[in-house]
Amino acid sequence: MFTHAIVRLPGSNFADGLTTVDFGVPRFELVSEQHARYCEALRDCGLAVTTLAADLNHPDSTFVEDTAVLTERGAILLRPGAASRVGETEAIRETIGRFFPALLAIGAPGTVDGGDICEAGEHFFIGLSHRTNDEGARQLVNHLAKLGYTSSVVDVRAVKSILHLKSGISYLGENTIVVIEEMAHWEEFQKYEPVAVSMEESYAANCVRVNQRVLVAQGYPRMQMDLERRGFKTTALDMSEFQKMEGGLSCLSLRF
Ligand code: CIR
Repeated sequence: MFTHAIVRLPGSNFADGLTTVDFGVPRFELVSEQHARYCEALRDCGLAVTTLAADLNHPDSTFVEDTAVLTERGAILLRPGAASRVGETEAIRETIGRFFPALLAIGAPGTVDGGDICEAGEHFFIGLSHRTNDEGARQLVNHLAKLGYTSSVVDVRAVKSILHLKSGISYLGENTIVVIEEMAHWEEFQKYEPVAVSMEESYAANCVRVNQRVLVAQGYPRMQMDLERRGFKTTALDMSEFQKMEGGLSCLSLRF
């Protein structure tokens, strides 16, 4: 059960962030509007939302998920893999420290983006990606073990369509994992009930269970219907402007 979330307002230079996709330039007004709806949805799920001011030094900093992993047993500060994003951790440290007094941290030369960490109950999947390196994953495995969690490393570097592990999978609880077709047959995921996401709807694989609801990206009806049929209550949110910067629903908040 989550009670809190931390979010950061997008800055007016949001469009200067990193992206490798070609879906056009985000419109700031719409970015702000979509972000506000996202925060509203978190509140509707019963969360108290701490909203940080926009950070113009870091255009990608609205994607707060990449700076930390927050668990019921403690928090780990991360070290994002893109040079332009490393400073985001320092900028959020004090806020996280207010809720989690004892912080573990990933140190150089390790890098880990939160988008590569998928919590599945007592187990964590850690994606090795172009952002999360071997050393970062190694440190994270150790930190999670100290907190009493098991973890395993999944190499996603060959999956060209995704930036992070969680661009391709989401764990929803009830032993259910949402997974893109390309990864659905992977050994690691076979013990879960799969919700396979077709190639055309692959962006929808990044969804978030928040208490009784699952937040899903708007415009992916097959996947949304599939979840509803399985008994999940969904809330669809327009993510068009974040998608332009390769961000998804999970990246926009730290939930705990
Ligand atoms: C980046 O490339 O770092 C940002 N434009 C998008 C980060 C998305 N974060 C996430 O999926 N956890």
